[in-house]
Amino acid sequence: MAPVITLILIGPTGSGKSSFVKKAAKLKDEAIGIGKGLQPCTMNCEVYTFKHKETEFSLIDTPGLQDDPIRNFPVLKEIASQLSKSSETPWISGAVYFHPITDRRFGASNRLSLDIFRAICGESLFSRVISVTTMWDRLKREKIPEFKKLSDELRNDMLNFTGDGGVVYDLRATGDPWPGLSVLDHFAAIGCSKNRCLQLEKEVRSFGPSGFKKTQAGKEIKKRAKGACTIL
Ligand SMILES: Nc1nc2c(ncn2[C@@H]2O[C@H](COP(=O)(O)OP(=O)(O)OP(=O)(O)O)[C@@H](O)[C@H]2O)c(=O)[nH]1
Ligand SMILES: [Mg+2]
Repeated sequence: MAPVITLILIGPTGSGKSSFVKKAAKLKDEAIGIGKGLQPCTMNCEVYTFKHKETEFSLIDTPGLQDDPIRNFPVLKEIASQLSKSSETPWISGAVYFHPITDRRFGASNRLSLDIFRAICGESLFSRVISVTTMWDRLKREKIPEFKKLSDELRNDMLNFTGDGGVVYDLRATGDPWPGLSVLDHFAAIGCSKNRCLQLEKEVRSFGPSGFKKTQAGKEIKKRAKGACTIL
């Protein structure tokens, strides 16, 4: 049996991670929590396994990253704990970063989220990292070209750290076929070879899940939390 492609989905709270999983895995409403208000919705990591064409996927839905640096520690702790549960090593085949295109500017909190994501992935996984922009249907049609520039900005930011491997998918249409399927096709095409390990997965193996603050992502959060205190 072909190995499962395991993807970890990461991004700011409300960016559409769980909605993506719901559509990709064709889940019923009651099978997954989708945010209704401004409050974070997903509190615990959850793994959803399904088949797309001939390939089996596991998507790991994670709690959303927060604007306040220090509030990202519990998120990181939860992700570290989930990574420690797999008997398969390495477990993660790729990572997907979510960005809502309706966030007009790529501001400080977006930058923080992307930096945490980068630290979680680590250089070795960069060729297996992609980004997805959501919420395109919330834009007025005439505004779309303007927002396309924003997704190009994100693309440039991604390429800055991923090199040629970085890809950004704009989920611009809501119709049939749903454009999110191209994300699954992308990973099916590059295969699930697990010869590259997610940085956080590697670190969890050496420090244990309780050592999450010692990881690169933990250090990134600590640095930003300190910076925020200095400004205050
Ligand atoms: N219009 C529109 N709404 C979307 C889209 N994606 C998600 N949403 C809505 O945005 C809200 C948040 O979506 P979620 O999928 O719960 O976001 P999340 O990233 O899982 O959020 P957390 O669990 O808090 O991290 C929900 O009301 C969704 O219905 C999209 O592409 N377009
Ligand atoms: Mg969610």
